[in-house]
Amino acid sequence: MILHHVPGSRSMRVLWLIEELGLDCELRLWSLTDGGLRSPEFRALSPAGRIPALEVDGRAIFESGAIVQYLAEREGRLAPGPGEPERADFLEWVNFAETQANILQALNIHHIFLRPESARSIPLMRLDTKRLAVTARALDDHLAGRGTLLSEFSAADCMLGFNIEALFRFLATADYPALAAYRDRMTVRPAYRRALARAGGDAIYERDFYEVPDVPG
Ligand SMILES: N[C@@H](CCC(=O)N[C@@H](CS)C(=O)NCC(=O)O)C(=O)O
Repeated sequence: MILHHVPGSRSMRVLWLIEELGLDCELRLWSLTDGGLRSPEFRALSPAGRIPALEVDGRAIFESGAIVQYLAEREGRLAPGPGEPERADFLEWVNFAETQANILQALNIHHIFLRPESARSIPLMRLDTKRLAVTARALDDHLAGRGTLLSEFSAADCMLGFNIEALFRFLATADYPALAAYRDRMTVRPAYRRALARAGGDAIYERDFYEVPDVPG
């Protein structure tokens, strides 16, 4: 198995699950900024040039949600199968994780990647921060009084748990206590720590918290 990876990116979801499942994999490192993801070599693995891609069972799979679901089902663990009681919940949270990650990605672009800073749109930064807050409120309500997204730890937690460190770069921890406690539970899991040690931590953020500025630039 070969995981195409960028430290701090969505490929961490897959590596974390691989560690939870006790599988072997080789890591191939890429950069988000040097143009490598646009190369024919990488596009042959992931046609939109996005991380992650996983080479497994004689083919490459792209889309982190598809990879996570494929691996959990292949191993028969950490995902309720078709017809099982929490199947729909599992599919909802795996896909919700991407709804939320897309808002985080937009905020990363606004706050970090877009240059010059005067090109940034403060109304869009405010809008995306509000849209992120709606997803955080939904999660905080869901997680109040429970340890994991489903009745026990599942691959959906690898999908969604990965988002939370980034989420608290834009939203205050104090407003989402159940979500903050969930983040703390997930990030001390031995498999998460092993994945982090292997994969390298976040390579995107230079600040602990990003406020929406009052004026551009
Ligand atoms: N829905 C896709 C999104 C993949 C994605 O956007 N990955 C980011 C890294 S976290 C990426 O490759 N960005 C490069 C780019 O946007 O050019 C998935 O879950 O795999």
